[in-house]
Amino acid sequence: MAVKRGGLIIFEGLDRIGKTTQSKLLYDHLTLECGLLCERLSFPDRSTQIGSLIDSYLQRKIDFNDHTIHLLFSANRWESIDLMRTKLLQGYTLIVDRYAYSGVAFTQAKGLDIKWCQSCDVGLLKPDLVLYFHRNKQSNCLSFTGDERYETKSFQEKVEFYFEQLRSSSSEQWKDVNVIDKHNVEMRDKESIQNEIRLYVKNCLDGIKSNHIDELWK
Ligand code: NYM
Repeated sequence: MAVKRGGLIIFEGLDRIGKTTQSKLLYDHLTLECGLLCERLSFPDRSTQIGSLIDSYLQRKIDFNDHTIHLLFSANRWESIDLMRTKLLQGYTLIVDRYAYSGVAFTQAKGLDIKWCQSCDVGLLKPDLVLYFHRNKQSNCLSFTGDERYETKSFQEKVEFYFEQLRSSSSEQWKDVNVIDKHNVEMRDKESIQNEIRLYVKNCLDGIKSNHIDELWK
């Protein structure tokens, strides 16, 4: 019997909002409890030569202008595309921390044009599901600060604005994951977020009926 392809599931959102924790929990659930073939990836993939340039940039060891670093982030996705397609067709579900949406939102926050930002990623594999981690803006219980570039409150707020724009104009299947509790006071507990995600993922995987993979933004 032909293998059914796996799903391409993207975790998106601001820095330090809980994507990595949740993607690991999902990976454990899909592999250990559901017995599915599954792999986790993240962008930037700092293990490649391009990824190592990006890593040095993020750690402020080297500089690039805004267009150049955007192209490097995009190239870092393109260098994975063949492996990702092969894995999906072998039946692996790919759980991916960040994708082209981060590319666009972070670079737009520096003032570059959306059309140019998107153009570099046109034709990448189109996700089956984008889990968009967000918070209610009134909530104050998230800290975005860290040592890498971009990890300041003011910059993250700009990025958030552009993420919201992308979210409202995208044709891909996006699901909002609000990480703040309904009283707007504290983070929701990990289990309740994970349970919500599992439902979205189950529906997504059940809905994949053909092995065809669309192209992003085409
Ligand atoms: N980032 C990530 C971009 O600016 N453009 C991109 O295309 C991608 C994939 O890199 N602050 C930014 C977002 C993060 C930083 O990501 C490092 P992470 O997930 O912390 O390794």
